[in-house]
Amino acid sequence: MTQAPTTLRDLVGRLELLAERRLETGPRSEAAAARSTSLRDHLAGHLRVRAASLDAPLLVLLLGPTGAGKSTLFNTIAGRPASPTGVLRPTTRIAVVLVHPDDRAPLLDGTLAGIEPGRIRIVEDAAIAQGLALVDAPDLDSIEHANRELADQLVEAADLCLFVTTATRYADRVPWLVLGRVRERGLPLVVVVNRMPPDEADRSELLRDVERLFEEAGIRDTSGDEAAPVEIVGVVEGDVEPEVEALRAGSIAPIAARIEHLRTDRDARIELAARALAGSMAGLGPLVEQIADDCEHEAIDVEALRRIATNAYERELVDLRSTLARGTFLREEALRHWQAFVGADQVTRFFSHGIGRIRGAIADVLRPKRAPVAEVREATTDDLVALARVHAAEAARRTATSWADQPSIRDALGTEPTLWVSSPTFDERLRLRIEDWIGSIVVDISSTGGPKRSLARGASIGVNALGTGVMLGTFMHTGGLTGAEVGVAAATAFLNQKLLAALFGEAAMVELIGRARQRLDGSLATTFAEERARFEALVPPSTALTGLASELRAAAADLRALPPGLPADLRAVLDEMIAPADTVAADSVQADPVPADTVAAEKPASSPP
Ligand SMILES: Nc1nc2c(ncn2[C@@H]2O[C@H](COP(=O)(O)OP(=O)(O)OP(=O)(O)O)[C@@H](O)[C@H]2O)c(=O)[nH]1
Ligand SMILES: [Mg+2]
Repeated sequence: MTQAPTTLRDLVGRLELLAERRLETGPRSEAAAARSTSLRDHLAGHLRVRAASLDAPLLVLLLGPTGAGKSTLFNTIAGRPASPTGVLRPTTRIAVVLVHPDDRAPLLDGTLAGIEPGRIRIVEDAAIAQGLALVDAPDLDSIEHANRELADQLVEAADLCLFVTTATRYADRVPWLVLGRVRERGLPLVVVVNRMPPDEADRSELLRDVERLFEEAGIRDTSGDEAAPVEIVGVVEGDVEPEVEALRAGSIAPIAARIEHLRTDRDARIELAARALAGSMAGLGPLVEQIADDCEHEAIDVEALRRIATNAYERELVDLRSTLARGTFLREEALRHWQAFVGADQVTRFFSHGIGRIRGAIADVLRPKRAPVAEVREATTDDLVALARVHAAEAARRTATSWADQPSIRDALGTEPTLWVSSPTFDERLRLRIEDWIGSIVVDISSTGGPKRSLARGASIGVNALGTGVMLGTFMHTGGLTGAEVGVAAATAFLNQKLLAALFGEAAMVELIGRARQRLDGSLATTFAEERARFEALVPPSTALTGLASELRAAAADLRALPPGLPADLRAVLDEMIAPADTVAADSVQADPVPADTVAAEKPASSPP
């Protein structure tokens, strides 16, 4: 192998960037968004910290439904009213963190770095041992959405979850979803059933039922294979001591003892941190794969959405072109002007006497000042823009109607009402393009030699008048008119075509008109593509999603390729921490016993070797 093996820290850095990119694509379902957020929070709150050091302060989390008694238990462990309790639901709205003062900085820079500072309250206690932070979390199930978000974020960061429920609430539905994530995440879990009945027989029956539920939900494994099975602890309903908003210390003895053990025994803390990390790594691959699946599904959805928009705009463009080709969209008034010009007595007389007789006189007829160039161009531009706008609006309406079925797009369509019609700049953009187009016809006439010399005698023919004739020729040709549409349009088309044929010759006229039509088609297509792009901007390109999916899968494969159990770099950390007699400062969590280049948390993504 020439390649240096991937270390966990490299991988965490890579995955953090991928999680960010995934969130930027705007996951299109709540579940997909939750998975990406979990990954980001988990990497930042847990893996980044643990991949650097197993000795960073442990995070022990009190989690559960509102009113279960989390804050009461927190105060009981703290021995003081550190987190207000209450009869109103929900009470706790921020994370209350009980720590030794020396743990404050490493926690705020590490595990808790991703949490909004306004949503944490640190309660320092110099009397407790260093190395363990106890967190009272907001509830999981009240109507306060922000509470749930914060609790979810804490779940991603924790090393041990004390899930607090009550004898009457343990079968509630909502917390089970969170417990599912606790399980997936491999977070060590202790279930605390609070407010248990005093009768012992009732209590054992109740605990058996709780066990059954956890087993059925797949959260507690009874096979005995599990390294650390989920423990279930009951707390008998006690009297709350109002001055501390807590129970008597003795009533939660098993929980208090566990915390005390972790506080006083560094090896036990490292063992728990290692267990949390191993669980976390086992759960990471499946989560990353799931997010890759999400991206691939969304790539397919995005393609379907884009096809809807493409089809809607294409169909309207086709309809627009066919209406344009019939010339019926032009208002009569402008046509009459032109008819009066091309149909002027002399012209018709020349036609009836044959082309040969026009020679010498045509230049006179087409003196620039006689042609109603400006009126016809203006009217044509207005009519063309108005017609195109109707079709663009219809394409927008059809696209928006179909896209509105997608939950993630509905909001954008609701806040941007112009997406349901043509865009506000549509007229202006198209008008400029039509002006350019008319200019291009004049250039084409000049550069291809203009009218037959013998007929036109060069420059004395108004090239603008000729351009206007060709412009109208792109909309009106006698073949395109049906019986119902005769009248001024048919008559004008006939005369216009006769005149152009006389001036340019039949073949050159057809080519001129063909080229003009092609350029107009191009301008309309560009304008419609810009209209469609407003929709396409609402979804990421499908290639971005498929690209992201393959990078996620590659990262998941590298994760699987890491050595089984603890990754080598962490085993080294562990060995150095635990094995060689405590020459390293065991009393300082900040003292890093491993060479700085392998544990520097500040530069997790750089790979030194
Ligand atoms: N009598 C008695 N009351 C309790 C016990 N545990 C909790 N309570 C009361 O139940 C209510 C809710 O307790 P909290 O500790 O605030 O509950 P919580 O889980 O923190 O609730 P949120 O902060 O809303 O998530 C308070 O009035 C507590 O005094 C207990 O064992 N016995
Ligand atoms: Mg509370």
